[in-house]
Amino acid sequence: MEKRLAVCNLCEAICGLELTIDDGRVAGVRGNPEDPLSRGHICPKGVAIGDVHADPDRLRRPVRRDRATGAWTEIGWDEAFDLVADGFARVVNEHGRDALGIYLGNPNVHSLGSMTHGTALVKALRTPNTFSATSVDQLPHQLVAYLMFGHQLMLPIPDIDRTSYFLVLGGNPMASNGSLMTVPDFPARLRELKARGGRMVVFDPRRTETAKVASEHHFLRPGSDPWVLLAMVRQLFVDGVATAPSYGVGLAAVEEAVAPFTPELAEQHSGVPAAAIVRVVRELAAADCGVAYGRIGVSTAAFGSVCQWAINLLNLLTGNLDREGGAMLTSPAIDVVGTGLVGRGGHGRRHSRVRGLPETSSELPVAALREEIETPGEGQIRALLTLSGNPVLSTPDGGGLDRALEGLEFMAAVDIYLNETTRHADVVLPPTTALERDHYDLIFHALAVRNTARFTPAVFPKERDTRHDWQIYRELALRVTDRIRPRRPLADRLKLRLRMSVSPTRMVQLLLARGDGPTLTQLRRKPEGVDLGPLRPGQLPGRLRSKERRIDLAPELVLKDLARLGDVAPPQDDELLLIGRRHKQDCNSWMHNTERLTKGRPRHQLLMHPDDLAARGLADGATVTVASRVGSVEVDVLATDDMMRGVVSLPHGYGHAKDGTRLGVARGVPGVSINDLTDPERLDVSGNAALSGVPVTVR
Ligand SMILES: Nc1nc2c(c(=O)[nH]1)N[C@H]1C(S)=C(S)[C@@H](COP(=O)(O)OP(=O)(O)OC[C@H]3O[C@@H](n4cnc5c(=O)[nH]c(N)nc54)[C@H](O)[C@@H]3O)O[C@H]1N2
Ligand SMILES: Nc1nc2c(c(=O)[nH]1)N[C@H]1C(S)=C(S)[C@@H](COP(=O)(O)OP(=O)(O)OC[C@H]3O[C@@H](n4cnc5c(=O)[nH]c(N)nc54)[C@H](O)[C@@H]3O)O[C@H]1N2
Ligand code: SF4
Ligand SMILES: [Mo]
Repeated sequence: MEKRLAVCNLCEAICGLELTIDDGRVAGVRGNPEDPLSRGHICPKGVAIGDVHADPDRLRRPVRRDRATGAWTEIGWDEAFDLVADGFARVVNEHGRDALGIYLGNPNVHSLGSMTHGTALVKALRTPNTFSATSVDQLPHQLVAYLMFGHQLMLPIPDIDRTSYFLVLGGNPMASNGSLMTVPDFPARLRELKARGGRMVVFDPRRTETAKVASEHHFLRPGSDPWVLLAMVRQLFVDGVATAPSYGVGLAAVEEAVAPFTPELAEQHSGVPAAAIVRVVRELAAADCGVAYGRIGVSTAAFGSVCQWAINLLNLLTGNLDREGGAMLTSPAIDVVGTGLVGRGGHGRRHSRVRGLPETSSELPVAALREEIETPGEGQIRALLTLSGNPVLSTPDGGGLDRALEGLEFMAAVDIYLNETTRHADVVLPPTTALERDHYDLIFHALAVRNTARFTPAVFPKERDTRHDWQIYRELALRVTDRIRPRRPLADRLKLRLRMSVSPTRMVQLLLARGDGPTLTQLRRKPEGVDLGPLRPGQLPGRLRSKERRIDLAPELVLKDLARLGDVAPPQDDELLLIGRRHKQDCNSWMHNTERLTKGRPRHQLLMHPDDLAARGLADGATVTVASRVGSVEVDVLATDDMMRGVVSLPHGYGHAKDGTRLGVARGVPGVSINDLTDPERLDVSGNAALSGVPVTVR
């Protein structure tokens, strides 16, 4: 038996773990109490992290699919790399660079090697057709940060450890452990907030785990947040308390733009009493310090960017931006913004071929992937590379995408499992897993509620004849660029080889040396992590990346979208709207291979208010058909008054392939995919899919 420190990469909370290792296996997992950020926190998923390493169904060597029989065979690495490089080069040499599409999934951000080498691979493949899970997630945040602060990753983080008023819309940190707010041990931090006399107020169409521990919860109709938020911003002007710092421009334009959005109009749209909306914003403005925060429920909505803009304004105009207990920029040891590791972002510099949708942050909306594959003509996507993603379950009209993938001339995937998406690939290349890799978190330290730094060396040695993700990316980049005609100049190719051969750990060492924080050697001596203190106020305007270091309070793009908002009629009473949900024991569309997480009470059901069931003559537990414009599914229904009337909920990430017979196919659990119902036509201006609030019928 041996103790080893590790880090959990399964969600944004980046908890420090202490593992007990017995005979090369994880025999026990607990949260590391010495970790200055996670302070001993762990959740059920973290406990299961060893199961991924030990899972016999996980892929360890490349597999190839025989298109005629559908049979999978294990092949050698060299052969696999050649097959993939030949497959892509064939399509690109015949049809051009845009014939290759790329999709990057969520675990890319949770792997150091993907962060350091993934972008380089994507750049080397030089296709305009790149997509990612970002456009079913946080693209509105990035667009608004780019427009207001001049950089897509300048995301102000709630100072939850010091705030006295925490306003939450569309987030469920009790289940998700926080997002764009790395906040391990949310339950304890919330208890501390309340013990200080602080309050948490939640707006959510479901009485969630978070709503249940809130000081106050308001049901609101899905998609109606923009009216509520704009009424709140408007109220600050009405009350004469709206103030902007000297480096903010456009305050008068904001006042004029929000004027039509009264609390009464917000009530009509949301169902929240106008008086409650006014009271909450007055409390936020009057609190010693307070912070507004919005997540998936408001990001994945038709007006996600308007919502994120309004949330930034609430913090700004109440004086809570860049102040203790409000929302602040973090000061990470490796500043991905300052070092230029991540670009500034942008919008509308090019457009998708079929629907003419603008890019944001250099990527196209993944909601357009299917049509780009299926619509013939110049620029059609004929080959696809997916990197740790499962868009068949995670993007709108996933069922349609499922069928479209069969029409590709060639597909390759980098993934540790055969799943609903990667089963369409010709070749799957599996990398090593988290416990076999060194880790420094380039992204989530930069989004955390406290400044810390931590380097975690690999717990297990790499198994024989396996590859790290960065090594796979390196080989792909080199072999594909070598085969594409016209060939890039030798000097270019040598530079790429050099760049791709620097290991992720070495890059971290170099990046740390450029900053004024700890060095890699110092971090190696403190594997539990180094505390760099609470978030620091007074970062603005110095760190702004915008023109003349000004904050654009009234970005034109967002103001224009207010006109579209003004055209939306209040909802009809008989309409049912579908929302998603996350559970503590689920991890997006995967991790269902571990029994530790799937056992217990079923949780795949459609949640529905008893009155809505009764109105349709349906009984609790019945199998119902849920239908939207896009598709229909059959699923068990569970009555609960935790749902707002008129709103139903399915979990996201379900609908697994049931035939566990194929090589390495992840085991199925009951349930259907919510994204067989979501609609690729419903988009925010950023191109983010409006997954929440889909009109459905239930019978
Ligand atoms: N309706 C609805 N849809 C949603 C959401 C929602 O709330 N509602 N949420 C959206 C959000 S926020 C997100 S982030 C997306 C997620 O969407 P995706 O990123 O497309 O899907 P994941 O389920 O995260 O799939 C992760 C894949 O990566 C693989 N994987 C895990 N670890 C590794 C690794 O170390 N290396 C490699 N190469 N592969 C690995 C897993 O096997 C799995 O196949 O879904 C989105 N879709
Ligand atoms: N256990 C677990 N943790 C996770 C994940 C997971 O799959 N499982 N996924 C991780 C990922 S990739 C992400 S991005 C984060 C997401 O983190 P969160 O955003 O905290 O996660 P969700 O549980 O999807 O919370 C969205 C909430 O919005 C509500 N909602 C839906 N529609 C609306 C609306 O129109 N308005 C308002 N106000 N609310 C609405 C839903 O009821 C739900 O409570 O979680 C991360 N953590
Ligand atoms: S909250 Fe759970 S899943 Fe997230 S990092 Fe911590 S242990 Fe892992
Ligand atoms: Mo996400």
